[in-house]
Amino acid sequence: MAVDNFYYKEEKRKMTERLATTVAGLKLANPTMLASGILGYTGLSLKTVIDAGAGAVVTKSMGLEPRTGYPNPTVVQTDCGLLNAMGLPNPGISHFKEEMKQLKRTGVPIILSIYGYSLEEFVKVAEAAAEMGADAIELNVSCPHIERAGAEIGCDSTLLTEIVKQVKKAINVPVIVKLTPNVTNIAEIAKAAEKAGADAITAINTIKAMSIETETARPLLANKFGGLSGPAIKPIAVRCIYDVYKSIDVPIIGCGGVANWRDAIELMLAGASAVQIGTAIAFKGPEVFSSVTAGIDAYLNRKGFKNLKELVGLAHNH
Ligand code: RRO
Repeated sequence: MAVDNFYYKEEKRKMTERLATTVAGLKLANPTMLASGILGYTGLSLKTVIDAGAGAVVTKSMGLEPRTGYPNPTVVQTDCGLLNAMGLPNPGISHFKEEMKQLKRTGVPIILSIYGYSLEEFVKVAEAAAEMGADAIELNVSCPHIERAGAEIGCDSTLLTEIVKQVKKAINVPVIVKLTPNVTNIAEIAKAAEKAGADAITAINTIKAMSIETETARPLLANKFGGLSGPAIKPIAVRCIYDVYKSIDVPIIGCGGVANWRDAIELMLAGASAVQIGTAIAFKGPEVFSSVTAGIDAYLNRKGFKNLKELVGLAHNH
């Protein structure tokens, strides 16, 4: 019994060591994170994800003022993923202060996703987020269907540079920049963000897409266009991460179509140091975090890797 207990404890210690990682100064018990946009509005829903085993969580993107978002339908299921045009519904950054207090007690890194309609607004929201105790902020400059605050910024390296520089100047917490794949050269944009001071890059946000109902000839989303997420975009995420990895030195947080441990490993082999999970929660529930983590650990163990670092970017050796 005592011997069993020893081996169990030893295995547990090795697993903990193998899975722990630091990304942009954030200490994660495992490399899975909640992606922005799903279950990220309230302290309670974020707590559910933390309890389910996420290594860190990212909130829904918050701005200076509350926003109701677009009219319904805002989400459509396609045969290869979800198409959404939520329209940035959020209660405004100041309303997140109370939620933040509860979340801080968990000890799990809380990343506040923010957006802005101007440079000044980005700085103000970032300051508010840092003041309420965000462990990092993720700049959402990549929503595919928001005019002036979304991918228009993430496609313009000059504008992006200015925003990242000013936000970095204003706050003392790590700044992560979430990029859009809807650009000609994502590596160039990532390089600009890194040069401006970004501590990490999240790749990728959703891909601009559309669905039309054949009988009525109507676009299915009220906003007509939306962002595609889920299995369809995983190969795009892998390619983007692979390209970005070659151009920057700061860590990449992979996002796009992760639903199981193989997906997570694939993004890491391309160059991601951690992975975000979003759409898969809608189909598998928050349990997806523990199953992905267990699968990653079993893979590391089977392949003889001592830690996650040994795995990141390995595909570049071929
Ligand atoms: O709220 C949204 O409609 C939304 C955002 Br902010 C985003 O960054 N990506 C997305 O697919 N939807």
